[in-house]
Amino acid sequence: MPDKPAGMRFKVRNENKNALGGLATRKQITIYFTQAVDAPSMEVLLYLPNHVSGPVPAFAGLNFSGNQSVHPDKGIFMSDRWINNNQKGIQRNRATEASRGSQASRWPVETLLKNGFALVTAYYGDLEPDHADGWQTGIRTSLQQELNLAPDQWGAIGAWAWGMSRIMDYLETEKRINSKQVALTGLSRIGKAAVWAGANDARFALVVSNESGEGGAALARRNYGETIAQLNRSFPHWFSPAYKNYNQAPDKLPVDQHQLLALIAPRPLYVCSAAEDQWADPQGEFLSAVHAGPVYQLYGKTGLGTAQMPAIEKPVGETIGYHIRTGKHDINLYDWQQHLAFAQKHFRKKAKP
Ligand code: GTR
Repeated sequence: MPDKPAGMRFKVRNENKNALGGLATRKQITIYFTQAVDAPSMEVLLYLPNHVSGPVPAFAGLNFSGNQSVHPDKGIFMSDRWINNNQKGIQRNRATEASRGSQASRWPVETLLKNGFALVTAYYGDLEPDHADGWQTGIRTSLQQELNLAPDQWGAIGAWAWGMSRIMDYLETEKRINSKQVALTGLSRIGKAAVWAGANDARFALVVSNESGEGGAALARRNYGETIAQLNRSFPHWFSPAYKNYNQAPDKLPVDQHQLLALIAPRPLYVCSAAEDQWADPQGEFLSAVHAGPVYQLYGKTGLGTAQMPAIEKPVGETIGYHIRTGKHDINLYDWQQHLAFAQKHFRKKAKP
């Protein structure tokens, strides 16, 4: 994981203290990765709760369809980047007005704000468009010199994870944010990137893997649901080329995903699955959380505290949390409610002397 480029800078493009009917302050910030006028950049959207003074905890995570998709709020700048046509309101790979709020069910902005949390997000395609040739226009190419890594030394998942750390760089400068209480979250492929970012960057105080599946929380050597071969065939750009050596031999992997999760220790980690999302292997995600536990124990922490798969919608765990809910591959209000409660519990504990 490369460090931040020396010339990185932030520009607040817009601030509205009376957003969402007065509930929030909305800030939109451009992170320019170099000093150049035409520097590669990412657009950050931040909502801060108005009813709380002082630094607040935050949830941070990348989105799939542009910042305008997370809430119908008309003040959100529309993404002008390449976006997959399979996303709602996207035509000819560009966002249209119909994409405003199209992902709102995945981002319960008001619930987070009312609970005193800020929300910060950016479009993952700002780092690298998610298709096999996306690296050519993404940061793996445009920042190759600054980051000192050839495009084939890392993958798109790495580029997205790198962007999460750059959001953290910004949050450290934002007075209204308690940068020691930033929870990093991600769904599916962005969940794979979130656990990787969380493992690399200890500034994230808490990490959430939402149905991150193969290459994320799920154990690869179970070879259940999506396999390494399928992952690398459908998405050849996500991981570094060496991963393909294990396409036919997952049992030869010298490591597995529980060790990735363990790198997040002793920070709180939440893993969750959906019953109908067998492609992501709920059992493999659960076992990964179980077997990250011994490393938490080295720090005197209890991980999950159980090796028994819990019943549907019965969250378990201590410093590692886990739930499986009904339904399909997605993130919904039930998931967020558990993540929020988990973050509140751990951040409150931290606040005590
Ligand atoms: C699937 C892929 C999964 C997961 C998912 C998603 O097509 O096979 O690994 O990443 O996409 O991101 O929604």
